[in-house]
Amino acid sequence: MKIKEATTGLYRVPLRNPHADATHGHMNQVELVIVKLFTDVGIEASGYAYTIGRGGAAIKALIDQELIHLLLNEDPRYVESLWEKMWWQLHWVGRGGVATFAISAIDMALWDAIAKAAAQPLGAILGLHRDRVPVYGSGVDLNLTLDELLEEVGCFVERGFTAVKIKVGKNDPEEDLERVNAVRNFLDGARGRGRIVLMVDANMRWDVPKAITMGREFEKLGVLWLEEPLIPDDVEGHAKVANALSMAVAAGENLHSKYEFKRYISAGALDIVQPDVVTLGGVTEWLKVAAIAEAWNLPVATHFADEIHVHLLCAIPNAMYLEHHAYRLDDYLINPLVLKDGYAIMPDVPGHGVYFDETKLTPIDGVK
Ligand code: SMN
Ligand code: MG
Repeated sequence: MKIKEATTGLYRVPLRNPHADATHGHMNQVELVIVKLFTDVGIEASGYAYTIGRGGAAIKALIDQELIHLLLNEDPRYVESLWEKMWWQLHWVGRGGVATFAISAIDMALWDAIAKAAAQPLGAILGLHRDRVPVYGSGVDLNLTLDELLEEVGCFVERGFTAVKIKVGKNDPEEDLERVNAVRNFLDGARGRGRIVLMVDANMRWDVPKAITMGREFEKLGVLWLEEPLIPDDVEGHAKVANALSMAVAAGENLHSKYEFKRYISAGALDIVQPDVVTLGGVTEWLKVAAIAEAWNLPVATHFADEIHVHLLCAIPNAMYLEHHAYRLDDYLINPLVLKDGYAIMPDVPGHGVYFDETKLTPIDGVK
């Protein structure tokens, strides 16, 4: 199998509702960079990168100008070698950021081609441990009033989710505590099949003393994990927070290579590992991070990109949760993710199965 042609498209996807977290302000769209590979055996494969509204044009330009030529006439099954070539092609300007996102989209397409050639779902190619994973309902909801927040959490409960994550990081810490307390009480009132788990996400808003102070309050409320209390550059700070708290510290969406995860994990700075196949460098790099986590006896809970992550979590022993992200792409997907009784089911289709209906996507022309 040889790659004969590769194309890219950049699209803007409006979100159903406006969202906000503690650091990214108000968000109302994602960008998608979709890569397609065409092979000499008739297999067509695709991968994508998303952004939370900015940077998509740079990702597309890197793919078009620096990476596609490395793929032509190459066999997708040599994905490890192609990944290494892409990494070194962009090394000087890369090792993270948009370069990583560009590699991710292509790597995902290479794995799609491999799985399609074997007529198997991606998870099966990697070696299955299970065929479904527990999901948690995840809100990007700092902009919601308390009533709206409880309504959103109520929807998660009605859909059978056994765990829920909400945002924290308001200017007034009392308001954070009030919201977490109200959600905890609401979930306790709603329990059917045992206590519904609650997590919180500070999106890098705090410093070490604030994170420890807030974390101690959340512990009293039985919150399972505190996500991204600090900026991702502060590994030592995360270790201090993790040491000070009995609750788990989670992070990963802003870590862009296995080396960054290694640094965090070996510093004792992470209890729950949250790799994102798009922000990390694709399936190839994601699997390595999951294996590092396994060796340190740590669970993996994925970030966004629910539809492809279901395959990856089904293929590792240390899977914890799939994030059912607030940013729903279902309206644009040919096969939206199937959820049942609080679990996401791995689709039994050849490839990863994450294919966008491009007739519904708005192309972005040029740089904004
Ligand atoms: C998140 C990710 C992407 C956009 C907004 C919020 C968030 C999460 O931190 O954990 O899903
Ligand atoms: Mg997060």
